[in-house]
Amino acid sequence: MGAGAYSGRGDGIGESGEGLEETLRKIGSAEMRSALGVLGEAMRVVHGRMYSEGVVQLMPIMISPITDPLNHSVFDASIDYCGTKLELTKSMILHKQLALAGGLDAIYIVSPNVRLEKPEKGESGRHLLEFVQVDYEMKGRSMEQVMRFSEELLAEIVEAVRTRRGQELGALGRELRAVELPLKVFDSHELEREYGADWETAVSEASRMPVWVTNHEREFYDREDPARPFTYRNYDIIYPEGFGEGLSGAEREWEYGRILERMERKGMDLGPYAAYLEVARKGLLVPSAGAGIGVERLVRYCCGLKHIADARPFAKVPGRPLVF
Ligand code: ASN
Repeated sequence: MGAGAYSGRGDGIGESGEGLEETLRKIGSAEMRSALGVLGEAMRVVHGRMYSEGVVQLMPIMISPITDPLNHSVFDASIDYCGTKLELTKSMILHKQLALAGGLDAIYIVSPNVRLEKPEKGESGRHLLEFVQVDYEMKGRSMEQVMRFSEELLAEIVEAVRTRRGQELGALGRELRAVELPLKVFDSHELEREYGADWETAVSEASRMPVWVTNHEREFYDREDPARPFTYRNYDIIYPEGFGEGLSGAEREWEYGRILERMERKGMDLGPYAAYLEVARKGLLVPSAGAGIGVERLVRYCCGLKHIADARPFAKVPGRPLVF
């Protein structure tokens, strides 16, 4: 079963708010139990692989004066604490860099992110107002090294789900293919020329294996190739069968001058980033690369779910009634 267009509600709640019992029943439904079994399997593999590679787990940051500025517009998600503005975490990218600046070598976080997406994103089937990513960052690693690490991790997760969660996949009617490595690598500009602006959907629907897509123009912290201006050393995994993007990462900018130039090119207000910029100015940021794997998107892909709302209890879909 592919992703296709989503026709159901995904949250079990009617427009008028009826169906509260149905919402609770859905949490214990066979479908949700299967999805949660797959989620547990995936996280077991994540923790095992990180542990065996010496990648240290940090607990998540949920509020901070700074967070990821993101490359697409979402509603403000900040709170006031005694006159200090605190952002709810959109991603821990800046804290990942700062943790390495502090002296850690390789870190990961099971990181809850709040992104108050515009209501129209609700029908994409893959956006939630709150979601979790397995976010990791490694000092001194290159784009190629982190791509290798990431695709091996994905292949190991899929293999574990296929071999140990056959019952759950069967209950969901899902035939999950083993991931064949290495994944193919495409450049986003080539794909845009071939498929147009919505190349992501086209490539995802046309593929039977996950693929890498590199070179995206986005946030200031993704490293621009010093030898090729306006070419970026970043990378996404696009799931097959219409499930779309499921991982994104990059080598990072770490030099003060480069960060300033990239922020200014984006027209960013530098004020909120003063402390981060001071760390960069002192030369304390280090070269690194990392990535984040969207947990609910991973579960959706493994399980073949139509909507990401079916990948977790209490899912908050943009534009739909929010109850619990
Ligand atoms: N986790 C992503 C990364 O490592 C950043 C993000 O989620 N915006 O590049």
